[in-house]
Amino acid sequence: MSEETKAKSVEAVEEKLQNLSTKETAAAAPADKKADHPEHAGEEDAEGKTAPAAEGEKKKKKKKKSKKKKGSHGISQFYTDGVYPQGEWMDHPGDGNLKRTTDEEYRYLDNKNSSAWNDYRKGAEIHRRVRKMAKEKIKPGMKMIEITELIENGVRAYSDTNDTKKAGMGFPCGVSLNHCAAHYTPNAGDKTVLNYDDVMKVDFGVHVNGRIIDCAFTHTFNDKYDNLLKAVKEATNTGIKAAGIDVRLTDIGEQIEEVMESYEVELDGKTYPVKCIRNLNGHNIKDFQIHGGKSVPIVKNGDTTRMEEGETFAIETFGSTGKGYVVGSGECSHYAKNLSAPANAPIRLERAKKLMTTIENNFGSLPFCRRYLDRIGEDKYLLALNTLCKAGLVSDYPPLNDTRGCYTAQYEHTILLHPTRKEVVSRGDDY
Ligand SMILES: [Co+2]
Repeated sequence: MSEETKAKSVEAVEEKLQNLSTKETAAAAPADKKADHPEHAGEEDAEGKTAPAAEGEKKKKKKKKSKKKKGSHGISQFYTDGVYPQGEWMDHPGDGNLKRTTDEEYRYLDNKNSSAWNDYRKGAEIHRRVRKMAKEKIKPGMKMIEITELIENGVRAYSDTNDTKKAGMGFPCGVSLNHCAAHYTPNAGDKTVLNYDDVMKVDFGVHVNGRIIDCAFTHTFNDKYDNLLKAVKEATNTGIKAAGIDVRLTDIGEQIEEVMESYEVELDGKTYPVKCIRNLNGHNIKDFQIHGGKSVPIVKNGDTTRMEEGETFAIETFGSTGKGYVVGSGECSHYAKNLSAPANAPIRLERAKKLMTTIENNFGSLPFCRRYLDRIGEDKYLLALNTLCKAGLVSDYPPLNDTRGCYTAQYEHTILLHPTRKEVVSRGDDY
């Protein structure tokens, strides 16, 4: 992407933020927040954490906004107390967990982690706002590069910092199309254009102090895919409901599978069963580490590992009209530092050594894509990057494809397993 078009999309985002800011001031933030979370607005009100709401308060806010000229242009300008809205609350399943919701001890334990939870909530609020903006702006005929820049620049503009290791993209914005289920984002020069009949998985991460929100939806224009989308959305919500402290991973997969595979979709006169993509999984999330080592299957797989108190999980499910199995192929865009690489693997190539330092300085262990290297001024890095992959210091994540001609869909949320209850932190009024 040329410097000029990049500047243009940054302008567009800034203009958008400006508009948002005016709209929010006029409508008063508390009312807006309620509209954002119809399912659990009452709860937040009851706890009085995020909904102040009195007339006087509105006026005060209005005044503050009109005076405000310098300072943050990011999300924090809308939350001047630094407290971000909570997600949807649900009880941990099982009778053994009943005491958690009321027991003082669990509440005490939970409070010790409150700053981490707040970071997650901030990332989730950025995610909700950016995806809302994206859904309004994405139209057939747009280049995939424009779509990803729109979303990524949106996240950056809200992030209150230019330091990519403090906050910003948690991983590259995936825009995988049709039979491609995951890990496609355009590289520079990619001329792919979004078509009216495409099924696009928009999967992007937002991190705040390394706390990563991993959340995705499927975007379509043609309503013939509605049943496919509905199957996957319900499957993901089933996984979210089933998840919780002490729950076995295989049991979550089993429930997801049952719901997903109860659907079929008719496309152009032919009926297809909706299949789970059985080799794609949800996962736990650790600080700065998108895949924390546990996988949440979307089929019954016999894994009796249990979810534990305090963990964060991405619950994601994928449905397909194809085989229900993906393989990696095609030009790679996604990479990440390999955390289990041997500590002192020798790098002979000087250029590769330098590139590794650049990666560590800019992304740490967060996944990145080639465009992220471009935007920090790297060029002609492919040989060096491939050298790092071969040496096992960097892992590559090629696009994951089901059979050509089929359609795949995805929905994903991040959930926090508080000692008390679970919080679907990335929940919005959209999904
Ligand atoms: Co994920």
